[in-house]
Amino acid sequence: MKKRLTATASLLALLLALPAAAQFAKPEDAIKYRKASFTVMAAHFGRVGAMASGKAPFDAKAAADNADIAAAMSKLPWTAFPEGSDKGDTRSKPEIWKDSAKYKEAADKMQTEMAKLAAAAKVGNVDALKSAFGPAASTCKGCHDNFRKD
Ligand code: ASC
Repeated sequence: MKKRLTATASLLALLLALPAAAQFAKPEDAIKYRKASFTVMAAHFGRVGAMASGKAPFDAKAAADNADIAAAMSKLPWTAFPEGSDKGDTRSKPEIWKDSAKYKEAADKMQTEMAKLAAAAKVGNVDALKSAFGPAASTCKGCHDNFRKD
C-alpha cells in the first residue's frame, strides 16, 4: 500500500513537472483547460464573495466548501499556457509569455491568497471571511488588468 502511494505520488510529481506543452495535444486543448479551471474557480469564489459582501446569507459550511474548491482550482491553470496558445479563442495577452516571470509571480500570489481565503473560511465567522476575500479578489483583478484583454 505504502509502495503504491509512493508510486502514485511520484507519478503525480512527474506529471506536474512535465513541460506544459507535453500535457496538451493541441493549443486549443490548453486554452479550453485553463478557461475551464478559471470558470470553475470563479463560480465558487463568487459564492464566497456573495457571502462576504452580504448579498447571500453567511453559511459557514458553504463558505468553507466553496473556498476549498476555489483554492484547489487556483492551482490548475498554470500548466496550460504553452507556447503557441496565445492565439485562438482566448483573451490572454502576449505579456503572459513575454513577461512570464511577472505572470508566474502574479499566479503564485493568487494561489497564496486563495489558500488564505480557504483557511479563513474554516474559522467559521463572516468577519474572517470578509478580511481574506478582498486581498484574494485583488489578485484576480491585478492579473486581469495586466494579462487579460478586455
Ligand atoms: C470574482 C471573479 C473575478 C474576481 C474579480 C475581482 O468573483 O469572478 O474575476 O472576483 O472580479 O476583482
